[in-house]
Amino acid sequence: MKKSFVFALAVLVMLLFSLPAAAQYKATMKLASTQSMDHPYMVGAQKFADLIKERTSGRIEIKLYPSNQLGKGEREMTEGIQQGAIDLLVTSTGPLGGFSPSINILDFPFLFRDNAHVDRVLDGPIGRKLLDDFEKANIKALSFWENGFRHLTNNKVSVKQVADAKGLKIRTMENKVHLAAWKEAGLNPTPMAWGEVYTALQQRVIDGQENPVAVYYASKFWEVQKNFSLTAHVYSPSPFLMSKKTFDAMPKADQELFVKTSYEVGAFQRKTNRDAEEAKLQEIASKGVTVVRDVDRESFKKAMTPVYDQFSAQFSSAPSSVRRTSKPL
Ligand code: EAX
Repeated sequence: MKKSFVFALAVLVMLLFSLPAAAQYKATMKLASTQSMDHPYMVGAQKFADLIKERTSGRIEIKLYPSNQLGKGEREMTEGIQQGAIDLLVTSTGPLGGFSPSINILDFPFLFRDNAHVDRVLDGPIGRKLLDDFEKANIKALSFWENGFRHLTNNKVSVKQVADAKGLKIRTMENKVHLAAWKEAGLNPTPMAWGEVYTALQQRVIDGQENPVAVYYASKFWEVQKNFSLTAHVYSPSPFLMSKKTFDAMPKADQELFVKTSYEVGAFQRKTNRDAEEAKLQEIASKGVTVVRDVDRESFKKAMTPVYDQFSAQFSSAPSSVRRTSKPL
């Protein structure tokens, strides 16, 4: 080997190692969700991918896998996050209590008064603590995005108060608090992965389901669910999860960028979701769906709140701290 060549090589190697770590790190990541590109999850995901690409000058590329492409539901995809098969996931809290038990405290019905209450709790110290608890499950939870307040839909009866819904066979998420709340309310709930819901509704294996306006809209549920009641019985937060393996492999500067950008996109994503809700609802009604707006929410609240006592031993300190902060904040 010529001396000048060896010298040039040595200079190159030195240059490479003198660059800051973040300038050397390159990755292509997979981001998944149950929802299609029309749902605010994926609108947020697209924004996140664009911002990260721009802010890392193309070093980190995020590929989007919407509509259950990487698993039949949120439990399976969260397992993918744990194993590192999926890098990023926007998910509801549906199955997450099985991974990080404290997150279940957000699944209690009628816990949040309104969106402002949601934002203050989830973007504050309680939210951060619940996200950090995921580390024990080998998951890095970046920040909260949202699915929205959930509403009951079915194909049998127009529901105005809880008594109207008695005996309805509905799909719930794989979530013990939701399941218990619907049992208390006198319905017949059955847990099911998201990927099976449309067919089960179509084949009338179940009468109904509950989800926010955005999910019903993106999934064209007007084809199979003619009654929509604005029950807003529970708020559905969406932790934006990352594989801890992938997170830990990134240089510190990129880790900070991911957390910061995730909070930023969370605010954008919630606003997008909330701003579009009324127009979506009107379009749903225009498809011939009976939309009940003046639901007797008190009747649902009264029927469901015994679940607080049912789980109080398990969440003895957590729910009370949420209740305490809901006043002064
Ligand atoms: O996160 O499974 C569900 O009902 C969820 O709300 C949906 O997948 C979006």
